[in-house]
Amino acid sequence: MDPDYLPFHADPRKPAFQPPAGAVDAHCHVFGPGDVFPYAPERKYTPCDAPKEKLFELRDHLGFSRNVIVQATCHGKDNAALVDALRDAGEKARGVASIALDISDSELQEMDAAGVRGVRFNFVKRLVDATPKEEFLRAAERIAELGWHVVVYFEAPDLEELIPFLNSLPTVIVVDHMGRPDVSKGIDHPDFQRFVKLLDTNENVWTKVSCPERLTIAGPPYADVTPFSRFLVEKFPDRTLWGTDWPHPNMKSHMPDDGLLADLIPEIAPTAQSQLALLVDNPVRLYWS
Ligand code: 0GY
Repeated sequence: MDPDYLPFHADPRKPAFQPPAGAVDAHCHVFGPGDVFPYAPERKYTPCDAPKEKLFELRDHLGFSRNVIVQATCHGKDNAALVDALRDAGEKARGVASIALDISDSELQEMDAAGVRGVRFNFVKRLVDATPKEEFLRAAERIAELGWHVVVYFEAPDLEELIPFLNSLPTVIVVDHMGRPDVSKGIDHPDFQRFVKLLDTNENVWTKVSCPERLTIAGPPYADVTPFSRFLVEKFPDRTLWGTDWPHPNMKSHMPDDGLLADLIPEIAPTAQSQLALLVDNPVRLYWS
């Protein structure tokens, strides 16, 4: 692993919050192990191994039932570790892959059978070299035929330029980590309101109220991020998802305690009904139906 890479929390606390039956951690990753599933040559970071067994252990420890495992850039477009984890988990996991345009129909079918239900388009410059939007659009058209959707990862300053592209996609679009707002600017700032307007005007757009540990300036327990997550859950109760982002790649300031992250859910979704939508009904609609 990179010399400055922080490994995941070794001993997360047992959360006081008890998720509803069937709850889904809708954003997490598996990394390696590197000697079985080598990291991609084009990767921008080398993580600490975070194998499927550790992820499944965390799922059970947090009281969750299922995972949506998202292909991370350190594995490039080689989805082998993801597919292996999905096959092992069976109905307890679904996946989001990264694909190259020359992927065959049979490879897509194989991934579908393993539980892949989406592809991820990454626009974060520190993580990937740019892919032309036309390529992403063609990929989206292919996966739309399978009933899959698109997950996008970008940072707030890039949203304005991306809006026409996002509006041209033929599938559901799930935006990672609330579009990565600058929380110091507050919810009313035009940058965050641009993101809210995108959800308001395009019913295909969903978002994950995840990663307070990445967005915070104040640090744990991330009180400066909670208003953003709560606002989105309240305004878009049918189009929000929650995830740990375990094993939290590229965290520099600190490593979050996943138990604390789970304990923040009642602040984001204060009622049993909103928790059920966020943790069960919404992810099930997108990944299990
Ligand atoms: C995340 C966030 C990050 C990394 C990746 O694919 C990735 O490598 O998504 C990040 O560094 O912000 O969602 O895990």
